[in-house]
Amino acid sequence: MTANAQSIIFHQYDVSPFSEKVRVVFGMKGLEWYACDQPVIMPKPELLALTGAYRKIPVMQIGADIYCDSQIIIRELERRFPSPSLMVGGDQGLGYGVGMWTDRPLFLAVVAVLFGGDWVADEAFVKDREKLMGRPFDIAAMREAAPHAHEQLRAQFDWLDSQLADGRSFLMGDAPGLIDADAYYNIAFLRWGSAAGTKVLNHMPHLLAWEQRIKALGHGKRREISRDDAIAIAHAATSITTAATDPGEPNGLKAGDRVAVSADDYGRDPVEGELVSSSAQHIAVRRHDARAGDVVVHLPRAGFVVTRLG
Ligand SMILES: N[C@@H](CCC(=O)N[C@@H](CS)C(=O)NCC(=O)O)C(=O)O
Repeated sequence: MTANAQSIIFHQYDVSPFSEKVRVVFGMKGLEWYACDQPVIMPKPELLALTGAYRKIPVMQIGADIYCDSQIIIRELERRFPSPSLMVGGDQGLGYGVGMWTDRPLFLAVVAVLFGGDWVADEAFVKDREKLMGRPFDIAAMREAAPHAHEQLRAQFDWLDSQLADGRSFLMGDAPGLIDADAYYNIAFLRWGSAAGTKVLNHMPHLLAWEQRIKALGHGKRREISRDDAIAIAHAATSITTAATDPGEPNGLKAGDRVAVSADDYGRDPVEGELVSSSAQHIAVRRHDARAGDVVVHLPRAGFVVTRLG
């Protein structure tokens, strides 16, 4: 079986924690997808041909539509493949809000434990990530702060363990959903990078049992695709996104405006293009690339800065 313009092409690498969040969602929804492996550090010429400038992982591609950031990827998966829903009990909004905790303070606590602990990263990786974060890494300071980081991590994992203490199978009840994926990838990343860090979990029996339940959901049906083939699919496809101006835009952004969109935390490389559609939760911009042709790049609004160009 070969991929086509309707296939989910997932630009990722296996040890990427944010990719794991989406792979777990593939498992929850029983989806078929193509893994397009990208380098762990820059340069990533094929990824940038699709996104314009966004370098972070994961990125999802369906035909000539490119989705940057796990938040918008999951929103689009829920839109295209609504059943089973990730919104357990019909809760539509707060699941995404919880993601702003798991992807920022919780994830940073995991990173603090990893960097402050026994994980030895190679020099090229550290240099790349210093550039990504826009500041040098002070490993000695991180080691000194490690005891505090362990306490922070324990406090946050304890919220999850307490949530499960009434015997429920998943964080929001009997079925798995978005919040489970948001929480789980942090534990998977911790296990990958820090044996010492996982010790706090040993006192959290509900969380440990839940971890096994999430693991058992799997990753859906995975196939592989090359980076060149993914770009060829984008080039041959036409975006399905239609132009629409949102009357609720607080600053009057409208279809046709030239804009730059960048993350507000790290990896802020701006994606530039012509605004196609927007809402409180998404912005889609059209751009042309010599290799990928005309593509529409979709990004979230929460956590992103939109600037009108000239
Ligand atoms: N907010 C982003 C965060 C993505 C992120 O930080 N990804 C990491 C890998 S898991 C990354 O891109 N690191 C730099 C790189 O791979 O070049 C999301 O939810 O997708």
